[in-house]
Amino acid sequence: KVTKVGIVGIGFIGSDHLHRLTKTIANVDVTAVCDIVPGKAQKELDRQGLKAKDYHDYHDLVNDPDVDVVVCTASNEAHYEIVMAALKAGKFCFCEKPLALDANQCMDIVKEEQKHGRRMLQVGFMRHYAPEYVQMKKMIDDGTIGHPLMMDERHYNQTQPEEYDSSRSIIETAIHEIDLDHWLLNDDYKDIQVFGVRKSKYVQNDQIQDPMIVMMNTKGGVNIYLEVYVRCQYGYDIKCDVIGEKGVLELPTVPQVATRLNAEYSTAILTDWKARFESAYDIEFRDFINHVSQDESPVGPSAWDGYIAAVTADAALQSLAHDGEKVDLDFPERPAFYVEK
Ligand code: ISE
Repeated sequence: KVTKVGIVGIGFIGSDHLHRLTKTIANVDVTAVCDIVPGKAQKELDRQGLKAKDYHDYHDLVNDPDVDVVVCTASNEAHYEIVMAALKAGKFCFCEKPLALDANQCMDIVKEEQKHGRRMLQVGFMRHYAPEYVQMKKMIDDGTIGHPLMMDERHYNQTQPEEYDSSRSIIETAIHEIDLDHWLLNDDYKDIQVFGVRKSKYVQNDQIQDPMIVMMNTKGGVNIYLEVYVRCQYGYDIKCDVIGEKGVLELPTVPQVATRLNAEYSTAILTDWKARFESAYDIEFRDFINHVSQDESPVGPSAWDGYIAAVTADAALQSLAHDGEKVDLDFPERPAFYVEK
């Protein structure tokens, strides 16, 4: 059966998912697109040699009977209203991370989804589908390195626009690790601290902290250290080491051919984050479409996962605003609705 998809927001990741859904994932028809900037979506359709309805107002796309599934890849501020509209229209929805701007908005979405009596939404935390993280989780679960004690992580972007501020470094960049680490560790966060260090000269704006350090402790006593640096200049660099009682798990990087040339031995570092996790995005969408095409609930990261990440991100922003003071975290219990069957 062909699933009819409408995509709201044709920016970096929206265009990438448009390509993925039309060229890589089977049995999908992208029937409609929409972007707030007039002409932007049509331009991208033309560039990719595709035809679809081009709406200016996302309400029209959401309510189009030719759209069964809404993919929200709009800017962060717009996620909340688009997801709420999709849920109110009774449509399955895939929303890129972050689910919404803060925990309150995420809780509204959780409540709206629950009215359907089953899951309707998946959040684009694609690293859950990256085979290297899946393997890491399995090895943690199997006790390969004994109990995890510490995590040492890096989330570097080559660059971001000047207006990419500290709050985006949390809710749009660090949110990946915030979501991932408690999943990897089967644990909950106890507290979080975020502070800046000496600023890079590539940061133009006084208000922006880059790089920054995120530290979290889990209830189980694991300490997490994460460097977030979104203008590192040299590439897209993701590090994740899990240090356990008996050994260390290291996330591999994407294999690149090594070059011996001009008295040098080198391998490239990727610069584009979409390329680094390309296969994770493909696996993620295949899984999402497999379920919703059969009128089944999606099983990937849920609105509840989006909510937990947002509660943590809210605390992270609070800590950053108070010179890195430690902010305690406490989460309500995961409702039965969101417990995997
Ligand atoms: C972007 O939205 C992503 O999801 C990337 O993984 C992240 O590295 C980048 O900082 C974000 O802007």
